[in-house]
Amino acid sequence: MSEVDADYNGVFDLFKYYESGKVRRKERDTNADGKIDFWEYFDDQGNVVKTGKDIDGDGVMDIRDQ
Ligand SMILES: [Ca+2]
Ligand SMILES: [Ca+2]
Repeated sequence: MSEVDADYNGVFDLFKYYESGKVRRKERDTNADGKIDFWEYFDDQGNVVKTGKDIDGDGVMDIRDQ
């Protein structure tokens, strides 16, 4: 797992989860409220296979795309 402060505000807002050296999942806090609101899932080739969004800000995925 690695954490990135993508907008340099001192709070980690991008979390990458690895499996056998490859990024399998990225989680983002796009509105800096400390809760994840955007998820991306990757296959072995690094292609996005699935995304999810939290639209009401409770940190729980509301919309899934695949
Ligand atoms: Ca958020
Ligand atoms: Ca939600």
